[in-house]
Order: sequence, then C-alpha cells, then structure tokens
Amino acid sequence: MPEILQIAPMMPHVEAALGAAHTVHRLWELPDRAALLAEAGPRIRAVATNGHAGLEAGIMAALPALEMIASYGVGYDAIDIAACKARGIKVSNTPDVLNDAMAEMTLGLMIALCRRLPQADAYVRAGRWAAEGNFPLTGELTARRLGILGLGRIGKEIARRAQAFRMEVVYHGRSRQADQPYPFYADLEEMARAVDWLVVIAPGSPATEGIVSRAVLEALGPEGCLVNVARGSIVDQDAMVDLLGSGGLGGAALDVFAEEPQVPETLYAMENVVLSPHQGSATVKTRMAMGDLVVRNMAAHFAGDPLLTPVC
Ligand code: 8YV
Repeated sequence: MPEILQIAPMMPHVEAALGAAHTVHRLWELPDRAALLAEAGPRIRAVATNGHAGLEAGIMAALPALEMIASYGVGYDAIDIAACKARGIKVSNTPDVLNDAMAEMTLGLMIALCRRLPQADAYVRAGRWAAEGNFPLTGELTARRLGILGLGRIGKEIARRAQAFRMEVVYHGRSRQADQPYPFYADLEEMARAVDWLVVIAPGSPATEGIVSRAVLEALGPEGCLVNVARGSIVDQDAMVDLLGSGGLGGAALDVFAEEPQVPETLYAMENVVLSPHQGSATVKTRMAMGDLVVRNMAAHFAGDPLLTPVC
C-alpha cells in the first residue's frame, strides 16, 4: 500500500477510507515529527491536509518522493503551489461542494449582525425582556447595497441569496465578468464607498493580502458593515479593530481571522461585531462531501487517473 502523510485529523469516514487504501502516518499524533520524517519521509508519496494546515515548506522538503497533495478545503493559500509545480507535485482541493454552506453562512452572519441576533438572544436569557422591556430596534438588509469582493463560485451563490433578500448586488474582482448581471467596480475603495455591506470572499494569496485596507474600511464607513468569510489575511485586521472601536466602521461579522484560532480580544467586548470560529463550510453534509473529494482525488492519483478537482 502506498505510504501517505496525514497532517491533521479528518472526519472518521475519511480516515477510514484513507486507512483502507494506504499506510497512513498521522503527523499530529507523533511526538517526534523530525524522527518520523527522517525515517518514513523518503517513502511518503502523498499528503492529506486541510486548508488551514496546508503543507509547511520544511515538511515538503523532507518528502523527496512526494507526488500528490489532497487538501480538504477550497482555499490552498497554505500550500506553496509554485513549489509544487516546480517539483511536479499534483494538488487537489474541494471546490463547489461547499458553495451552498458558505453562502448560507454568509447570509446568516449578515442577518445576525444586522438584526443583532446574538445580543437579542442574550437579552432574553438574562431576563432583560421582562425586566427592561423591548429590545432596541435594529437595521434591515432589504434594499441595502451589497458589494462582493470576489465573485467566484461562492460569491455568485452569495449574490443569488442576497437578491432573494432584495439587496442590490455589485462586485469587485480581478476583472469584469461579462456574463454577470451585477455592476462591476474596477476600484475596491470606490465600491466600498458605494455600498452598505462589503462581503469578502476572494481567495487568500499574496495578491489579495491586505487589500481591504484602512482606506477601504474608512470608505465603507460608520454606517457600513464588513463580512469576512474568506481569509483573515485579506483584511488589515489592526485597522479593522481600530475603526470598529472608534466608530469609523459600523460593524463586522467575521468567520476568519489573521492568526486563527487567535482572535483580537478587543473584539469580545464590542456590540457591533459577530464572531464565528471559521465555520463557513462546517456542516455535516458539506464536510462529508469535502472528505469524499479528498479520498477520491487520492484514489484517482494512485490509479493513474486525472485528479477530479485539480489545482495543479
Ligand atoms: C476549512 C476553508 O475550514 O475551504 C476552505 O478554504 O477555509 C474551510 O473549508 C479549511 O479547509 C480547514 O479545514
């Protein structure tokens, strides 16, 4: 059986399927990683990882026979794709199967922030409804303008759902998509100035690092809300925290952060913020489908077939 390296735990059905077809080295369980890599590294032909863990350069360097990396997640910013291409290593990810879960989460976060659902829930639980009367009135999504940063596969599903909420959708990305009905903004700051909501769903990469800058957040402004379901690296997190605290930015609903699982503690006390622990694709159904793709991509590779969902 081919030997593979698994970087982090996966769902039981994925681990069972990987274990049935391969000899699996479970990196996170081993106290001495260096010893494992020195001993088994030269025999390891594939890696199973996730979008967060990716594959560290040091580990990749210790795997001279590596042919393939199967990643559990659509984002592959934690894998050095250029280095993989240079070594002829194939990489697969899990696109499409998570589009619905991601879009659902995005709209959920928007409703939670706008209608203040976490605070309203806490209000009832604390007995304040009976003691103090009605909860303060909130905003509403209907007829507000939504700017989507990254109108890819997930972005389009977010746009569809936002239209069902009768929001006005516009977008910014690398280029205008002629087949899309939504107005395109070539300039992100200009779009931020024109919208009430900015949803970040672009891929994490050196090209998108920090593009939601202080200037963009200031353009979104005191009445504007930021939603990030993509990668923390895309937003200037320090500027965001600063502006949320000073009132320069209206609110934020965040599923991702710069240094996960670390979250700036200043955010904990803020009323204009909804926080989520990177849950965008984390439904049973979607994670099953993502896991299946990891298993099937690896099986395809060892059968000599093309990958189902290749990155490279
Ligand atoms: C996962 C993700 O949480 O698909 C992605 O890019 O960020 C998520 O679906 C990630 O792969 C970690 O398991």
